[in-house]
Amino acid sequence: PDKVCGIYVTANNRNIMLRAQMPHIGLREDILRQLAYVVGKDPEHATLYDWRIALSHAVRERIVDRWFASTRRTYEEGAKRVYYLSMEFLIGRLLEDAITNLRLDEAAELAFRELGIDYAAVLLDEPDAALGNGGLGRLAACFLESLSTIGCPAYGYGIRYEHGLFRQSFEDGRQVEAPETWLLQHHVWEFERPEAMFQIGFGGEVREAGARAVWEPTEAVFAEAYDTPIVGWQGRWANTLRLWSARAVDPFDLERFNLGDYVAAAAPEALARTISRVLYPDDTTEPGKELRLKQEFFFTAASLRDILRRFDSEYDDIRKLPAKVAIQLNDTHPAIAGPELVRLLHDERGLEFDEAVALARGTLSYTNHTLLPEALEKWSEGLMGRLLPRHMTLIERIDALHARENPTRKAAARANGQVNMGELSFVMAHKVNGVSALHTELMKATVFEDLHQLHPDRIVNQTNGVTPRRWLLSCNPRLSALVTEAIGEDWVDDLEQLARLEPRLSDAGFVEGFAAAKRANKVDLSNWMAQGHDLLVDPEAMFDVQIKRIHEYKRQHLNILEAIALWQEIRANPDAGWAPRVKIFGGKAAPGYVFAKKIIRLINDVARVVNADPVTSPHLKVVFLPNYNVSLAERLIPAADLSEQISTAGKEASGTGNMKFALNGALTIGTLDGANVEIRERVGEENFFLFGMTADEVVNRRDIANHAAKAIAADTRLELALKAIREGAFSPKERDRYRDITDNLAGPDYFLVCSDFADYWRAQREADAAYRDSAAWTRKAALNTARSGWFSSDRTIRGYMGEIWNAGSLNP
Ligand code: NTF
Repeated sequence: PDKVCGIYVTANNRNIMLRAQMPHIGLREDILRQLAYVVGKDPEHATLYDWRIALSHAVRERIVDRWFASTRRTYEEGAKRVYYLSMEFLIGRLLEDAITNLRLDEAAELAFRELGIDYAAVLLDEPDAALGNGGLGRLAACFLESLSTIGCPAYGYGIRYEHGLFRQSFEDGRQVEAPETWLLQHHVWEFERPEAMFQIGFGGEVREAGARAVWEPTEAVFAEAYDTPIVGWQGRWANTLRLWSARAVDPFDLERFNLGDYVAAAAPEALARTISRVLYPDDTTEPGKELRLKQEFFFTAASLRDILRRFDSEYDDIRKLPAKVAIQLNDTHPAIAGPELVRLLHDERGLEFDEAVALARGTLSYTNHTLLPEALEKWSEGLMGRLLPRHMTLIERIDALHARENPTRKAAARANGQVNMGELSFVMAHKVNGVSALHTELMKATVFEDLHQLHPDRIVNQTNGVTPRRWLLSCNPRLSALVTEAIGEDWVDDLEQLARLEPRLSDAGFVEGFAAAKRANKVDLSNWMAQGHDLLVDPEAMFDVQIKRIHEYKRQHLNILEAIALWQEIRANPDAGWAPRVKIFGGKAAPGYVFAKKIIRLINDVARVVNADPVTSPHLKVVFLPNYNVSLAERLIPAADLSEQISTAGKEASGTGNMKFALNGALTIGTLDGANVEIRERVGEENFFLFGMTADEVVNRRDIANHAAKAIAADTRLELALKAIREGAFSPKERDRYRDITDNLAGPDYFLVCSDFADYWRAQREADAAYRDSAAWTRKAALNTARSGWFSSDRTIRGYMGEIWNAGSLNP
């Protein structure tokens, strides 16, 4: 028999093996077979949905072959495994990603052309898996893809939320939230694993049993696993995303049912399922305290048990744990992993407490994603003690041990009636990382100052990255084709190869091609906005895009203030040769974040007034696209000219949108914040519109009395823009609709919108001038692409593998 992919092939499974090597073979036949035998339709009656399910199954089969092979190799090699624990995985659509990585695009397109079906529409039919809020969740998704591309044996662990991030629409300019329902449609990509089920307890008592303790919870739910294979570039490797779903231990109260109390009979099941019901739509504050803490413990405890079960199947010495297992905590959400792992090792396996802590610390590491004080998790001792009584005691002992080891220590994880999860994560991790150079330095100087003094080698930096497969190859086929034509296709998993584009900038044909790709992407976007949103914009105009969660620190209100000032200036002087602009916004506000929702409404109100103004409308349009998500980002980023990265310096930990824009040839207007600093260093300061105060200047400016009032008094444009809002220019029927915003900006203005306004205006006019010279602009844009290679998440993951996980790659 032949040997393919390390497996001996018999005549019977020969077709499967051939398909593993050449996935395009027989694709059309497989789609039709799946349509008939899995979907149960014939081609005459199949809907778009049916075709998508059939195609997805045909693609999935091709992944499964690689998936098995990857798992087998990992066992054969006794390789170290990486476990990425994250409350959020913002993966978006999976079909196109899989098709891209398996290189099935042409075969799939051809198959559907032959079948007479609109292939693009089939791909678009897939709902986004929106199991995340924003940057933190999307980073986790890019990391999964890079881990598979690199061939690092890894699992993502998270929660299978029944409802992902809410759907956003606008009513009268206001954000309206509706539940997201991705699981109402058959989710093709997952495999249910009823055999991987763990009982997770809450509450109850702790009984002392000699030196150990026994925790006897009073409440319990089952965690059931669902696996999604994540295939890397060229299908060389596939890892697993394992998501936990909650279900009741005793699903159904038959006695109550027979008495006719149907609601009470179903209650236990409903209550248990609540744990995996919804993703918290907030990435900066902690609502629904108890349920949130339950979610955190639920998925962390299930994941740890699963990890130890797998470890036990291979090794019989638990002391090998740090050598064979690396567990990354994505922010503090899974921080309970520290005490829980100690509990499993000490209480359940009988290791000495100090050794249990040492083993856990050797296995765990922690990534911090924000320094915003309201986002740093703290749990009241009352709540945690009630839900996790044993863990409370263990945290106290962890504190005591750490204090013994470090007598000069000041703070502790348990202090002032609260448990500080950042502190706990730091103490229980062998490495702690920030997500950009600036953020990591600020971690050392602020939140973790004391702990950093005690453990100067623990904090390291791993600047974020994005996967080039999704964020260039697949979302921007025109630019990718141009790049591949110029330098071959090695860039796809070696993004620094993009540097080889630079010499091509003297080639008029290449530069022309670059401009043409951007232009065509903009035409596509304009057509889509005209059809789907009834918005007419001129593709010749500069597309100026700000897409991200709505937050005061991200300063969408600075952007809209500038739009108002610009509108006023154009009205006063319509013939001054304005560079036409379309300002595009997208993003959701946390439902309880009243100020952010006001900002959304203001932008919509301004858009209505400005777009209806015949004097200014050839020069300025304002657009807020509803329901921003991963798929919308994939549509907008390739068409952007200008990328708005305008957070108050020191507040944005990294940003990853900023990288996606630069990679796709947009110029950044931005502050020295997060990864903007590193982007500017790499693309060159002449190809980046810098403005605003530095993080140090921000801190000092806040100490100046009436800083906002002074900035307003010194800048007539700002004053007039604020005045227009205050006088109801955008809300004529309700003049003080935006009183909170104008009062805040003229008063405390914590995020220093007013103080940065004048310099922002200056940088924007510089951008206008640069855009007017279209040849020079294209050159700058192309340099952004050519110099963005370092921002691949492959580079980031290699950094984690080398400096944090001590893990290797098994890619052939
Ligand atoms: C986010 N943090 C940061 O705000 C972004 O700057 C960063 O790029 C991403 O993490 C990824 O590192 C969060 O979403 C959270 F939840 F921590 F606030």
